Amino acid sequence: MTFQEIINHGIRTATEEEVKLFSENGWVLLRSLLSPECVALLKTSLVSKVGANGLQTYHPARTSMAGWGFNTYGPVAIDNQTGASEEPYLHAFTHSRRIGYLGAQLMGSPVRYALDQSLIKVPDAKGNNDHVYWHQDGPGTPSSPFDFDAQIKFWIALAPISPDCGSMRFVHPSNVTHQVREVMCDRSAFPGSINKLESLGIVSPAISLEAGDVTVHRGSTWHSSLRNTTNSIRWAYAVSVFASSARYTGNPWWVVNGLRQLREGDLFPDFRFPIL
Ligand SMILES: O=C(O)CCC(=O)C(=O)O
Repeated sequence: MTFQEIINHGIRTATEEEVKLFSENGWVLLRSLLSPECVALLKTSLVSKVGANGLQTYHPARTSMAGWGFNTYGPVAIDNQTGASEEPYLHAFTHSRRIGYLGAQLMGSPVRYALDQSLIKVPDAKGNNDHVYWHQDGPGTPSSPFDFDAQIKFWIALAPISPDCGSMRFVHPSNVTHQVREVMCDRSAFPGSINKLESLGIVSPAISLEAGDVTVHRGSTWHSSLRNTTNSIRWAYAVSVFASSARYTGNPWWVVNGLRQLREGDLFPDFRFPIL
């Protein structure tokens, strides 16, 4: 099979039930979304950038995600400013009609590619294996670059990821009352705070993903993950897409740094944010 065939045949669509769950909960688990061949292609491509130990820094100038507390950078597939492909297989995957179709199923309208990211937690690697505390993604907050809750993120397991390895938990924003927010924002109470959210019945279950399983969440959905306490590297890779009708609010967003032609109220330019 050519890589194009692997991608074309290697990404399934979402079922009606999955779309409904996503719309109700702000997140959904898509089991076996990707074929084993597609996962192998993505993993090999990612390893070519970050090394088999997950620690090689492919592009030292990309400090945009420094301080996240684990090993992440992006975009991997393209040059952030020009949109030019920097990795043919990841580019073909992230810009595929299949990803566009899935995004449109979940968002209910056509979507643009925003960003792809390596999200790797390496056991015992200082600064590369921290908890990710409860948060909403920037595009789901009042300081969003989008004029509505337009972004969704596909979070892809390229190898098995158990809760101890750092799979994510989710809370729908409608459940985040003032009191719940205080619990979630108290970093010193993490991860114990998860038990409290469980007792309130508002947090998603702890899930174990197999390679090819994917969680999808909206920008506004609160999420967190634990430090990786297993002996295996957490090989996660994410692709973010957003509704093609979203307009730029003028808020700072590192992804659009350098796009001088982008003005408040504009649609996002096709050369960097193509409609899939
Ligand atoms: O990968 C993780 O553990 C967290 C990632 C995350 O919060 C995100 O990409 O929005």
